[in-house]
Amino acid sequence: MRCCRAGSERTGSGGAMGAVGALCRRLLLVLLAVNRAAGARPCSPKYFGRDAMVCVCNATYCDTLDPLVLPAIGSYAKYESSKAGKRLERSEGSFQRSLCAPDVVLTLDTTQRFQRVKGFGGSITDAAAINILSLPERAQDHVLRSYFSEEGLEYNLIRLPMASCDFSLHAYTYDDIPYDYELTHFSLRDEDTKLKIPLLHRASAVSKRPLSLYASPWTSPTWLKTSESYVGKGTLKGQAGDRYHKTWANYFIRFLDEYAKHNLTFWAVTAENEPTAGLINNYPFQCLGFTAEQQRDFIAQDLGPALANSSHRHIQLIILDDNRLHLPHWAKVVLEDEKAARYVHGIGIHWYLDFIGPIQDTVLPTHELFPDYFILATEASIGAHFWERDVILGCWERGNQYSHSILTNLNNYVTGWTDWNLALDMEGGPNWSKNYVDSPVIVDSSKDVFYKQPMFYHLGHFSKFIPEGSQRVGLAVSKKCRRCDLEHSAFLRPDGAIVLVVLNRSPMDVSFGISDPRAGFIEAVAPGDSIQTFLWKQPRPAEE
Ligand SMILES: *[C@@H]1O[C@H](CO)[C@@H](O)[C@H](O)[C@H]1NC(C)=O
Ligand SMILES: *[C@@H]1O[C@H](CO)[C@@H](O)[C@H](O)[C@H]1NC(C)=O
Ligand SMILES: *[C@@H]1O[C@H](CO)[C@@H](O)[C@H](O)[C@H]1NC(C)=O
Ligand SMILES: CC(=O)N[C@H]1CO[C@H](CO)[C@@H](O)[C@@H]1O
Repeated sequence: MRCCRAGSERTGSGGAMGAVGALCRRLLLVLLAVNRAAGARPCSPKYFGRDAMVCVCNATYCDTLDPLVLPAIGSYAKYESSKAGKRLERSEGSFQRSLCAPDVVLTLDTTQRFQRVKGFGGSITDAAAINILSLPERAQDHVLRSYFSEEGLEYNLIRLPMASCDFSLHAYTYDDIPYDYELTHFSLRDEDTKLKIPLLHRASAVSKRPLSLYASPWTSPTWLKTSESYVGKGTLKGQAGDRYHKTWANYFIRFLDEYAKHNLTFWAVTAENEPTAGLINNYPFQCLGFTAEQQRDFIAQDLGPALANSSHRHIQLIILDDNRLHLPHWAKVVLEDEKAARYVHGIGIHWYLDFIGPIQDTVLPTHELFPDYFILATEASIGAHFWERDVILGCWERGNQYSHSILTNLNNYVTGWTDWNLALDMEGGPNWSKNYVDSPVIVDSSKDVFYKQPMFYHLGHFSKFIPEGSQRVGLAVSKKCRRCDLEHSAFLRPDGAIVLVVLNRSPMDVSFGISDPRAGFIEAVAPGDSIQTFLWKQPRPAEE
């Protein structure tokens, strides 16, 4: 054991300090006072079964984090959440000169550079907005601060449905007056002006980071559709370049114009939410079918030119926005067409069929074929499959599922990850088509409280620490450990600091080492069922 104990670890609440002098103790008290003044507040736990813990927030109390402060050179910060009950708990430790036989060693290599990160976030559906606004006003602020402020997860992406989706109280579009090809009756609805827009302004007011909004339509007005219905199998009538397609493209422009009048500008739009849903007989909620060829032609002849010829010409256009299973085929059809490709910037993927579309057969070849187009995870939620329960309060494994997906994506060139509804009710709705799912924030409006689920903290291990513009860097794994399945990814932040996330989905503790040739060694343990984020400044920062 000669080499093992050189580095020490201190917890925020003051761990074992060994023989501390009175001076040290006084210093610690001062530090604790500073900590308290900065306002970090611990989780108020509530159990829904053994290990099934949520953090409860109400109008007067919610757990918070301190704004991120990077530790001094030679030290690292560690944030840890675990099934055992930690929630983004911060501690600090010092780098060591050597490592003592850990199970596995992760070696950083900042000369290896991969994709740049766009960010992390969630979606303001009608249901999310209704749930947040059903709380007392100060509790609403706690939801928004928990997601967007420096005392929370610092989300920078918000996806917004254009008009209704399954997570609405009813089906509607912005122009339900038949055959209004000039869109003279186009108008935003109460769901926009009374619910979503005020929340967007409030989110942006508490956010220090610039928010990137992006919008996705579910269905067009029924009078543009072959089905004449919001639901079920149906595409736009006619073909690309005709009146139906031009009207639908102009509808995007009108949407962006109307939001701009409310001072809300969008970073991106997706061409259609789950375009393949509308190709399925009896599809149960709002949809609009496109094959890859139909999406290509609509973009080349209608949507692309309409955006380019509008004041929104700098908006990013995202194709697919559907399960990754359709890759690389979908990307080949659209992006091998020069006319369509020049209007496109990225590819959106959903996670619902990941188990039959391995990432190395779908996303990876797509990145290799089209490295200039970003790939972004645009929707994920648990509870959508018939074999899954809708809401499970305190379920750690659902947090694991989120982090496993995020790490798998980040390690395969995906630039960010967007959760689905920011908040749902105890049933997993409201939802007019009963397609209930789970959410990182569950609102119990009968008690004026909301519950922050393990999924919330799992997302925070990424969103708070890996800001937009960070770049994934090399991380080599020693082959020493056969049975410890740690998952991990490392990033160089724009400020030069290193972030390393380590997920242990197994029930066993794994001892591991981190080796940074510039900073030294960290000896650590990933407790069973835990996630950790390490942060440190390098003595000689790597060039950006
Ligand atoms: C809010 O939560 C705090 C902390 O759990 C608790 O002390 C307080 O009584 C709660 N307030 C109400 C009105 O329930
Ligand atoms: C938009 O911003 C401008 C300038 O900051 C302000 O004068 C105006 O009131 C805002 N409008 C809305 C609808 O928020
Ligand atoms: C561009 O917009 C102008 C007016 O906004 C319109 O007259 C013109 O036809 C449009 N051009 C194309 C190619 O859509
Ligand atoms: C909670 C909630 O609003 N549930 C709704 C889900 O959809 C059904 C069917 O439309 C409604 O009756 C429920 O009110």
